[in-house]
Amino acid sequence: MVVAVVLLACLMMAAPVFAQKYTIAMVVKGAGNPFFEACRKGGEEAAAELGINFIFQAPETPTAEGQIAIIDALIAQRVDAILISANDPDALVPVTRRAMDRGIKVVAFDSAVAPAGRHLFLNQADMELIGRIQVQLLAEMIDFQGEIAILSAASTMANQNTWIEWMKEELKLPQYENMKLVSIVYGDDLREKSYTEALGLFRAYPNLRGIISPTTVGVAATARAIEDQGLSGKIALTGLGLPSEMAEYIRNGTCEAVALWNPIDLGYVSTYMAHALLTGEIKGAAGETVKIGRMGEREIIQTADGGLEVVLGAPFVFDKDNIDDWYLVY
Ligand code: RAM
Repeated sequence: MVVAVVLLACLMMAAPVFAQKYTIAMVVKGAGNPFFEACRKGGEEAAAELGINFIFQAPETPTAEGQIAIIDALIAQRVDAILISANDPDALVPVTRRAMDRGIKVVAFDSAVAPAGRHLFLNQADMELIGRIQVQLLAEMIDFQGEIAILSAASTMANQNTWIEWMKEELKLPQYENMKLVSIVYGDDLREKSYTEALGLFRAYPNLRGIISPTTVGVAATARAIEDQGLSGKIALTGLGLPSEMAEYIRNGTCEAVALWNPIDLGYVSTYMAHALLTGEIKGAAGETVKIGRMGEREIIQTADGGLEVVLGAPFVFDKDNIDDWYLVY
């Protein structure tokens, strides 16, 4: 009897230790996007290694309103940290600040919340490089000549908007003087809307030579539209694409090459960053280093806008020579 009571007391004392297990929630741009399913996989991998709970949430459509409702609910649920790929960098600040005021750690990844609304940002790769490389890829495909268009995600999304600014910078260089950016359209990271926007471009610009789509949803939808309209070989395509979704188009030449980074690693690293903030391993200041399991260490740097970030790595180009190595991975 006494032993049982003592045992029970010990168990009760031990209980808070289990109750303290952290819960990290990943909030992504929208449901049904395989890019974010890959991020989720990396987050779950890190959570298993760290022994923490991991929740994945996505609004039905990629809107700031949908994300705000989800974050409000997560605050009420008292999660310990939120990882967010934002649909709008400014519209989310009030709600993520509310979370921060309640002691929740906020780590933006992929598409940033403005610095005031986050502790840290995980940047996938140098923004300038990502923007410039897509223009360079397309230019090679069309011999540096002709009308081109951009089919982006939503007009409020920080990652695509920053990359597009760098595309415009690249296009100012003399080697592109015979290329003209005629239009930027937005498919909102929705498959059907992106497809319809691609058809709209074909109709509006009969001389169009190439399209850059800096979104995995947009580039796959555009490739399908090009094939459906029998325009393979007439309109070149590049952008940021998942090897799994682009393999058939890369193999048959509809899209010679796309760039991307590893979205599994993106989820993995952001989860480690949030955990390091929670345990106090880092305070989230410039110059600190974060330990990231199988990926070694990364340093926190300060950007020109005063934001603090960690950079994942460099973009990688997928083409017919390497696509077979990647299409089953993500
Ligand atoms: C889409 C999303 C995501 C972006 C990729 C390239 O899946 O817009 O934010 O990083 O494309």
